Amino acid sequence: MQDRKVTGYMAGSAEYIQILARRASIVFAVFIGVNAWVLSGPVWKWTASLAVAYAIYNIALSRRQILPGVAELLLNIAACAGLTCLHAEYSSILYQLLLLRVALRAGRNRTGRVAVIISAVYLVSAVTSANVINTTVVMQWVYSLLGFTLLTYAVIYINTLAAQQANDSQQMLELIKQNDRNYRMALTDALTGLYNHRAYKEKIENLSQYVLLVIDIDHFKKLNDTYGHLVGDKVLITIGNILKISVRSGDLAFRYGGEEFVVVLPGTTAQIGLKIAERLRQKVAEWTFEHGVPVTVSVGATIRKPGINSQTAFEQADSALYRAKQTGRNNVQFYAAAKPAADLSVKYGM
Ligand code: GH3
Ligand code: MG
Ligand code: MG
Repeated sequence: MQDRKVTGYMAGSAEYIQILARRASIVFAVFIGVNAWVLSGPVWKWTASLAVAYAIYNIALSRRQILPGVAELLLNIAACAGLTCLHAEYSSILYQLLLLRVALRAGRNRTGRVAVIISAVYLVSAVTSANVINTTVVMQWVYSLLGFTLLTYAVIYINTLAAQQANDSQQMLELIKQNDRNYRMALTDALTGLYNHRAYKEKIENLSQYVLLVIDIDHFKKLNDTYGHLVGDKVLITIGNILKISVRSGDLAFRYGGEEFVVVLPGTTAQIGLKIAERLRQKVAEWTFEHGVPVTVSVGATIRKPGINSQTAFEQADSALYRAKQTGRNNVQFYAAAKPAADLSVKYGM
């Protein structure tokens, strides 16, 4: 299974402990095999072979970086039971390490079941293969079972901590996402989806040079009075969309307030800014609005250069807008003092 295969473990994580426990059990299996050989009991060859098989199987799992699972539990527990039946010394440590890695993988709810299975297999194989049953032997079983119990609690504790940690991280992630959503909402105009006035104030802080266009719908009050406020809202939405599709990435479009929009064109010359303003004006004038409502806009433009503060730049564009309104509306005016040398004698609008 794909999700059981991992390529890197975070030190201190449950996965890392599982891998360490597997490596430790390989070492102990080898130790049990060597011990059987040194003691040379009647079945030492069987014991050593089984211990080596145990080690090889687990080395193979380690090399393929597979996380502990059911197959590992069943095969290893069978080997453990075999070692117990062969009276291998210290075989209970292999049960402990198996319990640790499999139960950590099984999660909090299944830890108890894994512990019961491992304890039961240990007890049954120990009792059925015991030559004599005396106090020492029974105490050894009790001692091992106590070890299993303590280990089970430790695993449950570790798993609880891990679950808590995962939950905390999830909540943290949710909070960050929510925060991000709130932030975006606070900067977005609900009607048009453009940036709002607050966003304008914020974005402008990081810019020192740009062309500023202030766009105002002509006779919008009359439009509202004639067609109704809802139609007026639709016109605002459509103009918002026109601005969105017309500006390049890197340019910024805002609904500054009411029926007034602002476009910020960073890294743009006055001439190009004027062309863009004219294109926008024309697009609105030629757009077919719902109910055939005739809509035009007037545009005031200026260029903000380093040394000019944003408030002054806005006032310049606003005064150019005022001039556009004075000169018949549906036209673009550039702020006079910032008028570029060439090209501005062009008449805009009607
Ligand atoms: P001018 O050509 O000089 O700009 O005239 P105008 O009528 O567009 O300007 P004025 O400032 O007199 O009126 C602006 C109108 O915009 C008044 C207000 O009711 C309307 N308005 C502001 N916000 C909204 C809105 O969100 N929805 C609608 N439908 N109308 C709005
Ligand atoms: Mg207006
Ligand atoms: Mg206005």
